[in-house]
Amino acid sequence: MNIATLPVVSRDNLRDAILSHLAYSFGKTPETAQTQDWRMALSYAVRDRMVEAWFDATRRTYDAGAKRVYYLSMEFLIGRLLEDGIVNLQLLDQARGALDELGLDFANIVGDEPDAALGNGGLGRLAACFLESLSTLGCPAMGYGIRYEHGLFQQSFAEGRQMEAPETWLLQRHAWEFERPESRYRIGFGGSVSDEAGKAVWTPAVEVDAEAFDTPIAGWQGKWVNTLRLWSARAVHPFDLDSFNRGDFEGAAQPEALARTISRVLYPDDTTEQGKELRLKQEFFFTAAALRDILRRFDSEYDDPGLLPSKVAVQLNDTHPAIAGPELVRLLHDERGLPFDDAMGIAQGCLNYTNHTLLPEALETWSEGVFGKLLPRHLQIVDRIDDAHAKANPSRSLSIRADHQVHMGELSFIMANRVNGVSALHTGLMKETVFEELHALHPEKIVNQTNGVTPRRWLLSCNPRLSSLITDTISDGWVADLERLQELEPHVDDAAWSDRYAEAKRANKADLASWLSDTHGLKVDPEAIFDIQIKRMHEYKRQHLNILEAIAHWQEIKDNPSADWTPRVKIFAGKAAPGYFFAKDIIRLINDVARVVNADPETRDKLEVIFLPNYNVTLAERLIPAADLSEQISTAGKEASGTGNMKFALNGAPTVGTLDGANVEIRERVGAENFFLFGMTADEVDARRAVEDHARKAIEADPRLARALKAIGDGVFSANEPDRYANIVENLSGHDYFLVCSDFSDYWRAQREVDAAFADRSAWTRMAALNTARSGWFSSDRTIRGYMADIWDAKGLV
Ligand code: 26W
Repeated sequence: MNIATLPVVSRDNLRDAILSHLAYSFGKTPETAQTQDWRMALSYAVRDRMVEAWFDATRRTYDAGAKRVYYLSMEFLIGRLLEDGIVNLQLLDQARGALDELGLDFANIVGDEPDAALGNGGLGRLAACFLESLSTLGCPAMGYGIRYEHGLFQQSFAEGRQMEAPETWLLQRHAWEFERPESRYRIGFGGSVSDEAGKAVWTPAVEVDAEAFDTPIAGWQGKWVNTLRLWSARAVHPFDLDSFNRGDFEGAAQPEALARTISRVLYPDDTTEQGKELRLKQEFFFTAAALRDILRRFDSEYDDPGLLPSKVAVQLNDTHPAIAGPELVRLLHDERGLPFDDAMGIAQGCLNYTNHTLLPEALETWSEGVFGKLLPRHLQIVDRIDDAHAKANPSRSLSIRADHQVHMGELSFIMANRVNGVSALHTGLMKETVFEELHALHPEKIVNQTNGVTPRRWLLSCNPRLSSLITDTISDGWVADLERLQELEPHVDDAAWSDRYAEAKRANKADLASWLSDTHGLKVDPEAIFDIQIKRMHEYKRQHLNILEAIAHWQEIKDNPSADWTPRVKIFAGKAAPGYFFAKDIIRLINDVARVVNADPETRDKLEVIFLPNYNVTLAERLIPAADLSEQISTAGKEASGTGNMKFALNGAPTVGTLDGANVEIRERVGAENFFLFGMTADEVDARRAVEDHARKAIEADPRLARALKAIGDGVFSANEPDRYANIVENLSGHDYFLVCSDFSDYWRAQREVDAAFADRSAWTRMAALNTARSGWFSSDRTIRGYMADIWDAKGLV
């Protein structure tokens, strides 16, 4: 069947489609329609334009017998989809024109869409960029995750303290998903395993249904559309009629409420593993549903399970879906009767694992008790996997099950065909630290795939001024081939071009300044350096190093107010995990410092500190194009890659940063002279920790640091509660595991170099433009090509 081909989309077609959806999909007239109705109608009109290419992609994948890629991730931090869809389908002019004609404001309609905040941070946003690049490259692929009813909590401040409120994106309606009530799988938990004629039979105690919701993901120019399939938990029997008939109305609704708990809420703890049973339930729930779906699709085309590794590549986004190993073995061995070794070999041929962190507290482990209770058969299979691996590698001293815990990293490594790190430095450290022994046994397994970001969202769409300049200069091929930004390089010394580059940044900063004024009542000087640190709050990311430097800077300005200071606006944003009290203290400290410093008439026009609440993808899209300086200041060896660092560089904000994660590769590419390096290297960090009293020694050696710490301890920023930050001061002057004090002096030096460099505006613009011109390698298209070639053995079909 060939569905009626949609006409080439003109402004008038689009307007008619919007009006038609308004009436027939939402039952509203233009007179009664609210912003949300218009937004939904426009979204449906845009979505319609994806459907044909979506069907076509499926057809072509079947026809080619192509290998499919499945990206399993607990998190997809996709943000808003409407503008992204419009940009990728190249409907921006038509959409603006149509809304104009209807008397509506484009920014207002697009701004009505809630962020789909189905992720915590880097790992989830990476998954979203990857989906877009997979579609752009025409790689047959599907993302699998959880349709959380509540995404990452909403953050606000009360007297500087973080407050959390539930996020409720689905209350505002989700325009992009197609519910698939027919795609349901029954997922079991608990129960027991019996032996029936030598065959293990698992009889779960509890079952829920996983129901699919599909979101089309269009690549650049809409030539290919893949699917993000998110699972929602439903009760097998949604309503208990017996309870109801007995008059127990609450009890009657219990099964549905209990089942839905599984997909109710995203865990907000990135980097601290909690070991909670519900989290393991979530992990098994979506992984098991995905694998059943993958096998059903495979069975519809092939009848030899031995072909699985040549037709299916599964990527495990960190260890969160690591249960895929034992579950796939169970499906092939227990349910389909393949010999155990064959089942394990096939699973190993399909699965691959990406590690996103080396922080010990983030490496997932489950107690045998919790694991065995929830997944008794899987615990047996884990042991058989461990035995099989130990038999093949008798020198191995560790095991997946050690100290009564199931180690998901080890399990993932053993069950994977390829294991990858997310930057060159991180991959090297994986080989030397957490996976040292396994790497020695399987030296071919670990490969590097340095992260990337999609240039459609993170340049074309979020920074239209810079995008137009680039397209005017080198035409629009860069959007699909970001390395072509190199062609800008000959222009950086052309004064007229450079003025246009500076003008784009100036206008972006002016936009941000008026937004800050309109929405937060904040007045900022658009001529100042916009110095931005936006990311999750964590000690290793060292937002406290940044605020300490701001305090010292403020004190120094007060010492010498008439000196020629380069004005600076320091902007922070980021959420702390609700149970991470130290990180919450850092937020409060930054807010307290902001209150005091911003009220100081002596320094007001030289230094301002701002902490914006509720950091999310949309806020990042607003801030990054207006940034002059990108803060990437983690303790070396701790940030696996970073991806915000790439977005800033691409948008012409040079980095002040350590040699950590992908900063190393950014500096290599943009040039050391266009990057403000400071701090210890990963090796020096290890050596420094061994120095007795390292923090105290650093403080004694740097009077500025000593004075800044003293001000905090004396209650300069918390006059009514002087010991409010005793904990921070004590930590920094004592244990200081993240070496804030030891890196302070060099950070101060680098910041003063920033001041001096910014004072020479044309030199600064040149540096910013070189950052843009030399960041093309950080496209997620390049990353995905790397996965396709080195990990998946998959081909694009466009
Ligand atoms: C078990 C709880 C938990 C949840 C999430 C532990 C760890 C995580 C993630 C691994 C945290 C994360 O987002 N890591 C980030 O991944 C990005 C994409 O690769 C990297 O750029 C960041 O450096 C890394 O911190």
